[in-house]
Amino acid sequence: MAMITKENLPQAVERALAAAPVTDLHTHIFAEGFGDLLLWGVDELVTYHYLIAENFRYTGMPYERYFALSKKEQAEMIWRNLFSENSPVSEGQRGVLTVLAKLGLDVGSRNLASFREFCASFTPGQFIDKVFAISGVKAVVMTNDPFNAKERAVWLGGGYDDPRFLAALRIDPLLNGYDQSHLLLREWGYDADKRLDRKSVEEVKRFLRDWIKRMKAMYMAVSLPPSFMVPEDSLRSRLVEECVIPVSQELDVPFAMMIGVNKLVNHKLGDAGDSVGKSSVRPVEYLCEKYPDNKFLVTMLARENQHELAVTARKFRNLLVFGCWWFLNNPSLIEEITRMRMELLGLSFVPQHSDARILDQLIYKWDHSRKIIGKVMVDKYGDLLATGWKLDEAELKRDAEGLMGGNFWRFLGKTPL
Ligand code: RAT
Ligand code: ZN
Repeated sequence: MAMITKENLPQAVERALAAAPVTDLHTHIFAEGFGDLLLWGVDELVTYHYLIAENFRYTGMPYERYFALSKKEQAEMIWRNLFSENSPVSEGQRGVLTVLAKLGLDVGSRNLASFREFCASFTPGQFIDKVFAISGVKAVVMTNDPFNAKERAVWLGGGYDDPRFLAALRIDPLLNGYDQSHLLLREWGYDADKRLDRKSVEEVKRFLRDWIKRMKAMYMAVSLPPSFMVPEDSLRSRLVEECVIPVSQELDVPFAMMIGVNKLVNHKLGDAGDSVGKSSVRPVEYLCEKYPDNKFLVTMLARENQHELAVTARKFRNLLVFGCWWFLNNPSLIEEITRMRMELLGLSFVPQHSDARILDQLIYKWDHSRKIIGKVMVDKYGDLLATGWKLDEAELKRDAEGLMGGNFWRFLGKTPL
């Protein structure tokens, strides 16, 4: 087995990462069986909500007018504002170019119509195969919301059939809006009342079990505001401790908390109108300590929370820290956070997830992140070699595979696909 030297380290790291199959543990993309919930192609790519927010930095157009345009017109406007009339240097803008280039298109032509034509020559199934092949992604975890009528209908109609797409049961409406969501539970035959009495607790647990089983969910997930606290005197705190935690333990399905979103600070922007706030890491410590037999996946949105979250993972082995989420998915921050996590946690974390909403985005999100993870690895392994430590290619391969997905599977106690 080839030994790694200071000289061959950069290429060896690049090779190991390129060959490591990615399991993307949090996305918003869907398998083909979900019909038009699966978004793909250049018009979707250019109208990604990260770019919608950026578009309004360059136009005084009323928000309502933009949203009243057709998808094609929206894409044309964003292309003009964010690509033709201003150089596309932001991470979201650059992402579009990386995708087009890796699909083999001539980015320099700036010809949106020809990019459209290219995409139109694929069926969704062909495009999925192409994107998975280019991005090196082997499996993605979707975000599956039983409160979404369209999605619910697919599940109740028998689901989908593509082993590359795994499910996660998303329960934001249940935890963040029980006032309303308990009414839906009632409609669906779960006898839940608005005070969450003992009977309702059992019924919510039954709802969770039913959907975990229906979806074969890898985990349950929720996004939470900076004010998130457990324990506290609130329905959400009770739902977490009395419903989610017991079911999570019973079925050995981790609970993923994505903490730090301030929803709709500009409600006119829709999905693009959410922001970030510093949160307390205390609920994570509390839950990990009180429920040592439960598994928790956690990512936090504020840069300011990253250090304490990594320290918390040193204290609790039932906590897996993952990804550089949303506003952190920028090269400078990914590098800083990955470096810090590696220094505190060794290899026992998941450096990245894509959060892709448009299938095509798997290409840029993984290309960009892989390079940064590689850069950090070259530094860290370089420091090892400088001590006289010997490292061979098989060990590098093992480590790269863990970072790109193996660590997630190990945490779940499952064999990778
Ligand atoms: O990153 C995003 O696309 C956000 O809009 C959210 O979906 C976030 O990632 C989430 O999962 O809530
Ligand atoms: Zn997300």
